[in-house]
Amino acid sequence: MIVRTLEEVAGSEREIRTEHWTSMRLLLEEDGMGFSLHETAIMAGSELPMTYRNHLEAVYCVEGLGEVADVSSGKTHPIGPGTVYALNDHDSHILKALTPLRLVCVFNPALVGPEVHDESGSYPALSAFAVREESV
Ligand code: 9YT
Repeated sequence: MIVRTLEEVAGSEREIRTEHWTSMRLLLEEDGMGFSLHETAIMAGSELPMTYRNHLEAVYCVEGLGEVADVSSGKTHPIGPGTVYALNDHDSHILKALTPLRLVCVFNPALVGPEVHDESGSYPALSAFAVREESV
């Protein structure tokens, strides 16, 4: 059994900080679960265009208010505590944080650890299990 706390992740290599978000990577590929689990804090006012070409992601909002826009349909969905969105088709999307957001994020395949977005809003396929961009 793995038991790990946010306090243990804070200040370790599993805490990834960027200008707009901080991701506390509680479970990673090396933990052998087949997915990674993160608590992600998004700064208020952030507007993040993303397309995870190599991963599927589910995002569950625990705190805060925001919006997620599905680029292909043009639909915008409100995000608040208790809302989940799942990027089951490598969907291009734009996440807006109207207030600070606290999110629980699950990635399949699991992130390896240091991933941050490239210029297309994707994470690199560091895992041997990652779905490669060219096959999507
Ligand atoms: C919601 C979202 O995708 N934010 C970017 C950070 C990502 N969730 C992560 O690495 O924890």
